Amino acid sequence: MRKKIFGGETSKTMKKALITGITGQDGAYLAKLLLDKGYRVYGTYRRLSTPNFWRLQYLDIFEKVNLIPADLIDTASIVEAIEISQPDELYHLAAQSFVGTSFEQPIGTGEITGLGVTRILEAIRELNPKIKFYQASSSELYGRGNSRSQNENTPFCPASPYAIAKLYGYWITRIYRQGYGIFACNGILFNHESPLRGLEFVTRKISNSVAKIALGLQKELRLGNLEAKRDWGYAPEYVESMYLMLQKDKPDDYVIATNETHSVREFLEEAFKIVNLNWKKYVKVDKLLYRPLDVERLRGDYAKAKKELGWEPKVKFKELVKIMVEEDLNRWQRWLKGERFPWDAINYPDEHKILSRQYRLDR
Ligand code: NAP
Ligand code: F7E
Repeated sequence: MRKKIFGGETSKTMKKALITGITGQDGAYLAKLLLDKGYRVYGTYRRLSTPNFWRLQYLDIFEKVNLIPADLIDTASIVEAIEISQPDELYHLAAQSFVGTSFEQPIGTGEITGLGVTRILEAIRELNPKIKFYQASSSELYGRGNSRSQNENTPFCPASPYAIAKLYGYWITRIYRQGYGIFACNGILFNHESPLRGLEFVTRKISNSVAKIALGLQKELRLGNLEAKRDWGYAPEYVESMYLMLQKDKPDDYVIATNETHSVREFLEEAFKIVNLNWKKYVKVDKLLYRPLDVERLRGDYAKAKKELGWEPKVKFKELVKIMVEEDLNRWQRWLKGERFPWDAINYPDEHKILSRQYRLDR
């Protein structure tokens, strides 16, 4: 049995948070939010051959966070991260988070996105069961169910290796809450986007391509299923809900969404409108970009979060598209003028260079 740690020595008043996946979209925004609230912030990152701290640099918080190397498949590194940081609150955001990749890497996704949750909960149970725990659950849990909108009582119907791994994470979180009395919450977050979104996700793929097309740097945009509908919100607002959940007296699960649904096609129309171009001239549907199984329509009912957390979204669909397209346009213009800054777009390969399982099935 390992020695238990209770509280920390560094400061009796300053709250400490450990964020797994601090290099990701939500990790970076949450780190900023917690720093602004006076927390000491620790974050785990993966050792990579090239460092990946651009989001923390972009938000100008890289110097303010404490970094700890850890990997979700390595229990010892998770234990180490908790022992070093001795957090009051642990926000578990790290995951293989791309649904498309989960079809290519179903086993890895299960290990990381699913079992990774238990590795953390077990470490909490052993080291300090008083740590409050946030699990990044997802609207993908609802998958191909047929309800018009989804709330905390809607049945789950996962439709990808990612979704089933998240379903496991959702239930293990509840089991540790009920079985061991750990303060563990599931935030069932619907899609949330921002200029810090990874470029493989459809919204940022569109905003980045629209900016490049408008500046004559790209000729066409290839996409898969344009009819898929999502409830898209603004990431900086969504991370606030994570914090609010851990400030409650009792742990619970909450849907975080906008209660609106829009198709990929609508996102395209709106994005091209901003640069005064007709999307139909530039977009090609490519069947290689279709998933083996897709989620058709999601719309989240966040009434419980509004009532119990006082949380509600402010940025809605059109404003979100505008924020993303304008920021990508601005980045490419700065880049063309010779300015250099932390940024992901220049490091991404063209999608046609990536040979996936879909590519083989097509031949
Ligand atoms: P993201 O940008 O893809 O970030 C994922 C983070 O996980 C990155 O820091 C990544 O590190 C880290 N990571 C991946 N594999 C890891 C491993 N084996 N060990 C340790 N760290 C690992 O995702 P996000 O959009 O911020 O989402 C945060 C969480 O919310 C994820 O769990 C996601 O599944 C979930 N979620 C997201 C949404 C959404 O719409 N954004 C909605 C619902 C739920 P690298 O930087 O090194 O890759
Ligand atoms: O796809 C369609 C695609 O990859 C949205 C993750 O954060 O949110 C995210 O998962 C829709 C799908 O996000 C392309 O088929 C069409 O129907 O942006 P996405 P996602 O799969 O909804 C949930 C809540 C999470 O939890 C996940 O971590 O867009 N689509 N054409 C395309 N999608 C992509 N990526 N690329 C296309 O070319």
